[in-house]
Amino acid sequence: MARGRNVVVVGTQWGDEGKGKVVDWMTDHAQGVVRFQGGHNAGHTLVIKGVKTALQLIPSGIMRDGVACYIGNGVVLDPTHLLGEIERLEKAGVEVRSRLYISESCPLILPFHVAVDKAREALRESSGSGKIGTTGKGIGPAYEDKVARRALRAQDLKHPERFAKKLRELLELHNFALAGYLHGETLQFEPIFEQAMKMAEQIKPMLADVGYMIHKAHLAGQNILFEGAQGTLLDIDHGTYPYVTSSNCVAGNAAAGAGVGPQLLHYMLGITKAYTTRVGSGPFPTELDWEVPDTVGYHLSTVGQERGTVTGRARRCGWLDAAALKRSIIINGITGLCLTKLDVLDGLPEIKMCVGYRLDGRLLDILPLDGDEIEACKPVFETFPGWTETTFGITSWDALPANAHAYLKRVEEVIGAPIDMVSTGPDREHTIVLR
Ligand code: 2SA
Ligand code: MG
Repeated sequence: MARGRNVVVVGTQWGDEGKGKVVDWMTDHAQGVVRFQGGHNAGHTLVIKGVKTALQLIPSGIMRDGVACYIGNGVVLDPTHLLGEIERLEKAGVEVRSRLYISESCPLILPFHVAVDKAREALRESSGSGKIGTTGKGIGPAYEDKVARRALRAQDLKHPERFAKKLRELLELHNFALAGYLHGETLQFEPIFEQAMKMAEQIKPMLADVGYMIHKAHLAGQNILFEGAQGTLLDIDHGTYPYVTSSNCVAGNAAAGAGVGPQLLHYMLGITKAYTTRVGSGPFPTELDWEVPDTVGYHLSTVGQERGTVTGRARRCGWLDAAALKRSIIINGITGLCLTKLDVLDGLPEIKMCVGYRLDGRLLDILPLDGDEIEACKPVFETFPGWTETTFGITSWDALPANAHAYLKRVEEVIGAPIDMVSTGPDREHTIVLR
């Protein structure tokens, strides 16, 4: 990364593409790392010198000494979770509080958001409309309050009276729903308020004018990394609605969600797994029978260790969907891709890639926008010979098998973007850099 050049890292599929590793790896060249959307529904597993660390809310840059970490206004912040995550990191010897900056404008996730999230999922299930499969962290309800202009924000923690007034009103509203059509348990004002005020003492020193800080860091020639969470196909506008998360996960939101101008976004790095996974419900055209032993899907699930970092849920697995990827490339304005977990394909006799779909007798070259249409799509596959060699840990392009070269070249062709990096294992060092 040249001086003063900033990178936005986004997931191009349904999350869990391996963004955490790439962001962490890139922090070698960055002085600041920013989260701009989502909350602790994200789960980034980092492996550093063989030791696994899971981060959910705190930017991955925290694992590097001296890197400033910012939580932008686009993030929904659960104060209880935040302090827990900080404590876990501190126990592991990571200094957090002196270099974590939290936007004052972050909407807060409070206990009733979690209650509403869970009650709504239960209702969707019992009424037959089907669960979204949320992480149950209160993400959706917290964003709803933000958009409805009634959210408690991090800055309210500095003003107990204001906090109490807003909390009373908000709690009344959610309790009304919980006691009524949501068939949930209502919550009490006092414990929520007292707990919040206690946590406020710890959080206040970390509150900051994050957008302005990043602006100044940029003027000083620093490199900033914008760390996306979830993935483009989970984006509230562009994903497989309604089976999506409640924020914009696309690169364009890095500016709004961090509080900076779009001219600060220089390079859009898309992270793509060499196959596809998804947790939660919703359409998935290239899904395989991943629960059946001795199948390709089972291979991807087990060799790829496809389980959610946050909830431990098994991820659904399937072939790479290049026609869906193409949509992501366009929306994000992807400059270059990092293809991850290539080594998971090692040993498969043949490899398939979806390059389009058949829908009602038509041939489509890109993922449609309507969820029901996506559900009805029949993928059109191209088939490639696999390779028997291990690619695990390989660090140069030339060392990859010829069949892997052919597969990667075809991915580039179909999606219309270059692969700039290939990740061949979980460790920082297991990376091929092409540009
Ligand atoms: P929510 O909780 O409202 O954001 O859920 C809505 C949908 O968004 C999906 N979602 C995710 N998909 C993949 N990874 C996510 N983070 C964790 C991880 C997930 C985990 O990185 O491993 O541990 O299970 C994530 N967060 C949200 C979710 O599955 C719903 O489909
Ligand atoms: Mg994840």
